[in-house]
Amino acid sequence: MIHSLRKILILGIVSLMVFAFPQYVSSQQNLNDVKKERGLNDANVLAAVKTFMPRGGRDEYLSFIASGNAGIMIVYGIPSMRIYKYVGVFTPEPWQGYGFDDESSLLLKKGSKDDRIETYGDMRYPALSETNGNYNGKYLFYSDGANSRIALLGLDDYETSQVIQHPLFISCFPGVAVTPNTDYAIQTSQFPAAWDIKVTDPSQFKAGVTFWAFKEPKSGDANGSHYGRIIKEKSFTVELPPFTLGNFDAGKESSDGYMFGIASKDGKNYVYVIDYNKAKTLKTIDVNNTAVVPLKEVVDAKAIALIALPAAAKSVKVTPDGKYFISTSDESFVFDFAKVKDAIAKGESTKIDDIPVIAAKDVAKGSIKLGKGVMDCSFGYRKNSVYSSVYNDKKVIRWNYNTLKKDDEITLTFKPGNIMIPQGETETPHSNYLTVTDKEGLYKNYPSVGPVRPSFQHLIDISSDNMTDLYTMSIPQANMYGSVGILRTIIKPIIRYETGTNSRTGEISEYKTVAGQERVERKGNRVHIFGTMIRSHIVPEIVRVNQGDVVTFHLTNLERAEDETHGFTVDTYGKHGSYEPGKTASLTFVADRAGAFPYYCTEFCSALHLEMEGILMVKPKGFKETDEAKDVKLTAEEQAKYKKDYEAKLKVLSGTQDVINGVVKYLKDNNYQDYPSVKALVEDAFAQLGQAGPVKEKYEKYAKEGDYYNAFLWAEQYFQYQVKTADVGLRAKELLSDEVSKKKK
Ligand SMILES: [Cu+2]
Repeated sequence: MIHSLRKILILGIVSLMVFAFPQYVSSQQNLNDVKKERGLNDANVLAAVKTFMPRGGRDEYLSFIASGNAGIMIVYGIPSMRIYKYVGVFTPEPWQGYGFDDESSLLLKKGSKDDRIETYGDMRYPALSETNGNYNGKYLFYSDGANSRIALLGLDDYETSQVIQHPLFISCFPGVAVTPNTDYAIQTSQFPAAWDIKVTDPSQFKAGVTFWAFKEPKSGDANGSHYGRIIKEKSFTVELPPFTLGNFDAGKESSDGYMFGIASKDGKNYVYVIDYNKAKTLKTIDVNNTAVVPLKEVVDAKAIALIALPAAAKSVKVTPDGKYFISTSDESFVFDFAKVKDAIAKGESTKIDDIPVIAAKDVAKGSIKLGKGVMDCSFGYRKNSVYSSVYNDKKVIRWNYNTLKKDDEITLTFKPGNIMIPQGETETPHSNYLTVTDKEGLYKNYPSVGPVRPSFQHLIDISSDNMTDLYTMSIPQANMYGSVGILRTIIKPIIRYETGTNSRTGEISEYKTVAGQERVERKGNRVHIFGTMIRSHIVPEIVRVNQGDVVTFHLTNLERAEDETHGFTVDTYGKHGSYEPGKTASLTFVADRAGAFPYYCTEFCSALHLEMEGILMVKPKGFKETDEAKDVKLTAEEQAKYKKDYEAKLKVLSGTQDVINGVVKYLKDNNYQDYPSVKALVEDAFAQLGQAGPVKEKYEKYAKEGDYYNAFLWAEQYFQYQVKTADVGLRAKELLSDEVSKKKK
């Protein structure tokens, strides 16, 4: 009986294993097995191979997504479609401390109305900085449609470095266009509103286009940084009648100096054209400390015109050669810029709000009927080729804007939204890929994750004459609209900041602290802690403050090693900083709760990561320390124990020094200074040990005095410096031996 029961039990377990873990049963050892098992055909496998990225491989392009109402930027690679980073732009982002540390909080605060920190943003169409009409890989611009702000990101460190509140617009179109040499980042209003926040009379409503002047620092500038800036004082806004404005683009080559956008009013639709080179020379008036070119001035100067469209259009895009601009609508018009220019010069008798209106047929090269629900377009590497997404027809169509003929089309399993071709908005499109959004990720295609669905981004192969849908990636935490893509190699990211850098300004922080200078400064109830972080220590390790003190931790990451980022938080105080190598950032809070609050490194930075900790002691109000607590007397037995510990530690110190000496010999013998990446690591390693001299003096002094308790503590501290040096030194050695063997090959 017992025997057969056991048999049933064993059989039961075996059958459970079979059904619960089928993947362990059939081994998929070769391609044919896998194909059979998963029901894949050759086309599926080919598509998978096209997006597969072997370890160590690099994506050809990087794409930057505007996450819509998530207010953050998402970076992913093409063709692997791997997401690499989320970066806070208009919305705080905790991992990098954006909106949690003082520097980024100040940036957000300065960029918000009435000094409030807007913690939310809606961004849809980003723009990359350009040189001669091609991406230069340095900056990205985003417009916040919800809180009328513009943001600048540096692509050397992928951080937001400027946020500006629009001084006039209450509602901004959530997109930016950049002029061919990034002289201006263009931002427009979206819904008409009064420029004076106190005015509610609709007859006073306006629209406008702002040309934000952008300047790159000259090398050798006082700020000494690579940080370009939007210069508010040199920017100007062109006043428009109360139109609702849509997407827009800047001219290039022959149309350089002009911009084109979608406008509508009273049920009528237009493309508006502004000659901004002329507009910037016109008389301005001051509105809310902003230079405004009044509508009358631009009209009188013939620097503006409208082109009447027969139906609503989503956007307008300038062709790579700059000769045409295309309205994206079911019937897409290709407008000939030369004809538009002539018509503006000639002047039109028809006017809307004093602005001359040109008939579409008078300035169009022609038009093409593409289908129902044309959403967007982008340009390909084939001569005069443009790709349009057609939402209701579930199609992407390739057509020729010169012959106005369709070339190829692909029918999709979803309704396509915004289209992006990497490098497709430049003067020289050359990508083999196209991405298109799918904002209605129907559950018949994807697993359900609740009522709110992620956006999806599809990768379409456009390298051959027939487009193929290769891959679908989900984009969580985003409501996807537009994106921009750039050849990865154009971007030159930094590995580390100069020690003490405030990453939001590019300047050296006044709170920069180097090893040996750690300290606590107090003035009344204002306490500044100047600390450092380096594997595997936060210095200082104990901070004592009084309840109610206003406390700021100013921390500097002293590391120079690649990706040796530390994070910092004080338990229960809700602040977080991210400290990339070299960065200085500050966290301010009121120590309003009494007690002991551990602080620690939040980033997994090495195997000794958990050792990076300390404690904030907040003394309750009215607390008096007793003499007893101050003066701890050790028994003879305890002293003897510490003496033994100290002597043991000395042996460890000498052994570790031998390891370090061995590493040093290897580094010197192999001319480490000839290899910049190795040299940086070596400097990083020994800068710290160089600072440890006073620590050594201390433990020797205490030992001499017979105070083995303190001698041991300081010897332990010295050991921490040694461990760090040995750790980085060994890494440098490994890197050097790689470099040396590479050289031999
Ligand atoms: Cu750490």
